Amino acid sequence: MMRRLMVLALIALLPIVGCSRQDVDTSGQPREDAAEEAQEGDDDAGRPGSVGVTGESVEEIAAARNLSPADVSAALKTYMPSGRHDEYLMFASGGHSGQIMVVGLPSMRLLKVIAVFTPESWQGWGTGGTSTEERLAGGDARPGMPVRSADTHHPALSETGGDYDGEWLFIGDKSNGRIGVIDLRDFETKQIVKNPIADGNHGGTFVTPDTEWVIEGGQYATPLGGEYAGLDTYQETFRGHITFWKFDRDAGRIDVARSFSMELPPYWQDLCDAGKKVSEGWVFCNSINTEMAAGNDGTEGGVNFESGVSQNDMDYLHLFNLDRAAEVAAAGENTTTVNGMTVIPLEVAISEKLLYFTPEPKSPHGVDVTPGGEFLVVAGKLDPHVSIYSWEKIQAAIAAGPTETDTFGVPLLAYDDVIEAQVELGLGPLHTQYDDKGYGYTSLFLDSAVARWTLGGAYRTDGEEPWQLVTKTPVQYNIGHLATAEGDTVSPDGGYLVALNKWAVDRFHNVGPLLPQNLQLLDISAPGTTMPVLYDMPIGNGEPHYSQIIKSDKLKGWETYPEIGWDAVTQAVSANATQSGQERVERDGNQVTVYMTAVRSHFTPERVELQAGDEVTWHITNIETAYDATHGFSLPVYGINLSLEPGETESFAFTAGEKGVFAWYCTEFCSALHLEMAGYMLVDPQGVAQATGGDR
Ligand code: CUK
Ligand code: CUA
Repeated sequence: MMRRLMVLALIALLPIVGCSRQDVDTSGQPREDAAEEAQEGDDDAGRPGSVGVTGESVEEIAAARNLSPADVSAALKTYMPSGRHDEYLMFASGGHSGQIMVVGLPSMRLLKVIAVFTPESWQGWGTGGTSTEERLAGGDARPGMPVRSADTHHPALSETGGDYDGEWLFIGDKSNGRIGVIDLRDFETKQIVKNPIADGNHGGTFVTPDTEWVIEGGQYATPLGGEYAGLDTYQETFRGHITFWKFDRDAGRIDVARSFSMELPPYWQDLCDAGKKVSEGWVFCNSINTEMAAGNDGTEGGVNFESGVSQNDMDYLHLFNLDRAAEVAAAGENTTTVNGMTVIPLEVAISEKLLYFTPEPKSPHGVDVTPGGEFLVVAGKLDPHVSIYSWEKIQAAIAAGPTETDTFGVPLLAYDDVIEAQVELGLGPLHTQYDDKGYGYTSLFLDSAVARWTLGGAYRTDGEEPWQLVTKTPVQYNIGHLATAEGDTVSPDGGYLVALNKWAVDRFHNVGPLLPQNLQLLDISAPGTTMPVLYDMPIGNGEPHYSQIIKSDKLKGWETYPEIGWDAVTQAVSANATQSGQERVERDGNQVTVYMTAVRSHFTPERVELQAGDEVTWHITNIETAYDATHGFSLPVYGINLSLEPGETESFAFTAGEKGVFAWYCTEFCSALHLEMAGYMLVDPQGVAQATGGDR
């Protein structure tokens, strides 16, 4: 009990103590003089200097701006001359903004925010456009209860043969149990699916090496399918899950009918990863709350989750035979259906040998498979080690036939039979990534540091001792995930690592009590103990849990849509495409259809005349073929705000309200006469039922 209290006290205190206004320079070493000077209020301390007093030579500029040699080399390693492209792109979750950020490396320039789960009017996402509303509605949990917020955690790039292929991107919404599918030809969200059996997730998204499956692990156990049950029946009626979404690459969509879930004990499943190479076909997830704590019931002696979930010294690493589970799900003989979703019941998962457990210390967080798939690295959160499991030993233990089970009858592999090594790294290990030199990199949340350590086995060809801590670089501040270049693939690049830190205390100008999140770029190109921080990128956005970094030349984004009249949902020419000369307004009773074009610098028609009560469907085609010719369309009162990329056809629909005059206009400064790119919608113009065409 005492020990547990001390651990909890440590967790509570360390983030504050660990920060200690410590200044860290770009070599990763604390720069005490700067902190002291700042406290003394010395005018020169840390003063950025200004361009006006910097002089000409590099030495003069460095002196005037108070830059150390390490600062200057960091600047040289990250500065990207105007017009030059970054070597890598990072796709970072936008946390509770519900979006994804695209960042160039090494410059750390923000290139785009991809709208996923949240309306984002600047790109016309979910702001009146019929197709974006439909895509967002695909994720609604209950009829009549639209969900327009999210908490994105783990983006996953599609893979071919275990390498990122730059074609698709997936991300999970922890707060609602949803998955978003993004097409990287136009960087647009194409599909949102809602898990029919659970309203939350966490262990997702992760993909199998050929993106056949997109994995969504659960988190907080509930009765499956949105049923009700009292918490006093937690162990009997609450269940965890893992869901395997089938990705149809030809269709570019998750195929819900061929997807399936597996019922799990009511532990809280956490992060997952897919096996690769030697372990391909298997999937691994951590869990917490194997104690099955159900929350403080308010009685004397009631236990809060934070303590109730941390009682056991070991939780259970879940090992799934996905290949075999897919066969069982496809056969359908032993499965059930919950809200239309195929579910493998827990007893079938056990009898069909689809699921095994092995102990893992202690309230773990990340499980990260090494590039060759030989080891599973589990970070302990409340344990200062990473624990490395051997896939070879796991297979041997399964073949030998485990003799013990957990409470629910899931076969339990003995820890000593499957563990390969433990490496003591520091406090609060969370997540691990890999490079091309046989190192693992683990984030230390409580230490606020990145640890580099040596892998063993075939990864050690340089004579370094295996399974040893090599060095740590302090980061600012609490680090969650980290990402290395191509870090989740079978062939990581190394070179760069980004620490995704939370709450950048003291790092930036005060912008109010809500602190910026801080992405820090580290140079991991040199082996050994040198691993400096190169760059700080504060982001004015939700917490970026995870990110993946892809070589930018793998991405083949479109410059314009391939043909005029393109429907970005079907990725084909729309039936509602309007070519130049075909603009018109059709009326059938009170059904009005507008076929409009947009081209610099006018819409055609420029006037649309309606009757109150008309049911209006309005299609706009951007008939431009130039790369930089995006138009927007904003219609007041009706809440319409569209972005029309070159070639694109977008539609919206509404019922005309009371009489009035509504001026629409183009929201992109598309030409010198952009302000003139406008028009009028007139409702009830003295009974005139026919729209008049504008100039063409
Ligand atoms: S979790 Cu956020 S820091 Cu959702 Cu991957 Cu670990
Ligand atoms: Cu088109 Cu402004």
